Amino acid sequence: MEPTSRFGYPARRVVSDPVDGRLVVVANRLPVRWDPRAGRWETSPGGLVTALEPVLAERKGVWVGWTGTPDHAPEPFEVDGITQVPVPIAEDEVETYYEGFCNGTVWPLYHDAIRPVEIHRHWWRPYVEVNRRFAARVADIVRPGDRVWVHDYQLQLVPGFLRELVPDTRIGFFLHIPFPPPEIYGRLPWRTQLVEGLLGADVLGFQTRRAVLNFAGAARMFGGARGRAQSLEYRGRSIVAETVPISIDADHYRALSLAHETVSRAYNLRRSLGKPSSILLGVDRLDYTKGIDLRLRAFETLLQRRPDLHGDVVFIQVAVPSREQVEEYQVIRGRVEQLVGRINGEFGRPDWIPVYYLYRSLPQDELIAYYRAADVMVVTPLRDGMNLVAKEYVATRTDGTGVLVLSEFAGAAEQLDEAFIVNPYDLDQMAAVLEQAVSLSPDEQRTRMAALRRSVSRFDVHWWASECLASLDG
Ligand code: ADQ
Repeated sequence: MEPTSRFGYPARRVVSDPVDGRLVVVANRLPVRWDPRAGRWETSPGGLVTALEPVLAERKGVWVGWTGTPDHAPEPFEVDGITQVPVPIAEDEVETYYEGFCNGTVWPLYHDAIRPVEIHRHWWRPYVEVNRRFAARVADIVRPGDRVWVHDYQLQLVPGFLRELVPDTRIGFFLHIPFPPPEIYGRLPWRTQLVEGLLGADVLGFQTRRAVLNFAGAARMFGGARGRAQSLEYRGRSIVAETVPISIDADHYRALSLAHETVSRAYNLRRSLGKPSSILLGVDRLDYTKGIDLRLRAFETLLQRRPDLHGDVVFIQVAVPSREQVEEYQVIRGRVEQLVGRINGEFGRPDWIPVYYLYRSLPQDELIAYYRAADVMVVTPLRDGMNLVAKEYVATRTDGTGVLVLSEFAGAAEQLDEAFIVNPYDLDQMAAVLEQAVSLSPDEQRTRMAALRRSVSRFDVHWWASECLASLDG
């Protein structure tokens, strides 16, 4: 059977004729890191670089972004065939533009305001300044025929500034996080400026259909655009907003999962846990959007309901430290750690620890061993643009078993509807689904997993990149 998502994404389009110009990617961070031991810049592993590497190499790629060090902007340099163009960000701007406006205002607002949205004029001005600086740097280096592709919520004003500076350039924008409904978005005092900034692009890509509809609504309400998402009319130009769900390099994950070392690492992990009958796993950046606390409470409810499972099931939560300077992140970390302590204190025994908690980033091969060892993957964000962890888990399940429990509020739920879809706020429902998941028959696991695997391998990151670039090429 053909893998189709609920929304019937089109089959892989034939990519249009190669374009002569370069591809200029603009993102908050450059895809490279300074390795002090080797004394050189190295490509840092990440989904976006992996996805774009082949295209950037083929087309002569340029990447414009910040090095990650305040007040640091060396002259452009080349790494693995990609020209890196640094843009400086000052130390105080890291606080106001990045931690402040990006992560204290836009991040919670765009995730349905599930945490208080802080709005400060002294955060907005640096956001405008930094966006203007990025646009100016791009305008300096752009040549006729180049395509410019701007990424994510840190740079929403860049398309608009570029439209003024280099009006004939073809500009794309991709938003990695959700775009909220107009009634939430509309709280922002600068709602018109932001939407006008985005409307500087020719094509805008979003993770979900809902985000596209929300954006089109905001564009009409606050930007004075007219028409539908597929062809928004704005200041005499026609703009396309479309759904292009991001994904992973599924083949890469499958290959790594099949490697001998991964298989034995997964086996050893299971053995070191005392060979429980079921391992449940959560893997997230430690972010309040990811719903880690409610997920742990659902597991706690399961343990209360089913004493017979004690000693038999374990939950591993791997949490990557994230935005530790932002207060809400310190609060959620405290909450998660308190819950882990509470559950282990209440139910643990000398021969059994119910929750293993790792507060660190894991190397990719190790992470894949965890995926391989896990019988049930629990991905329950309160709101998430896409969620790549869900797709990574599916891609690594090479024997076709495993259960994915997925929040209806993750963008991935629009595509992965063969998962067990849950409302992460409904603890009773989540506990009941976890209960079902730990005892699902291998046959049922395989049926669901086969459909999930078809979808993830067909709509992979190469599909995503070729869709986005076909639109950007026009
Ligand atoms: P994130 O919010 O970071 O991304 P996600 O899509 O799940 O969320 O990506 C996280 C990545 O970090 C995954 O590739 C995962 O493997 C990795 N990771 C998680 N925990 C790790 C650990 N302990 N050690 C090492 N690696 C770990 C944002 C949006 C998402 C959107 C992506 C891509 O918030 O909704 O899917 O961008 O557009």
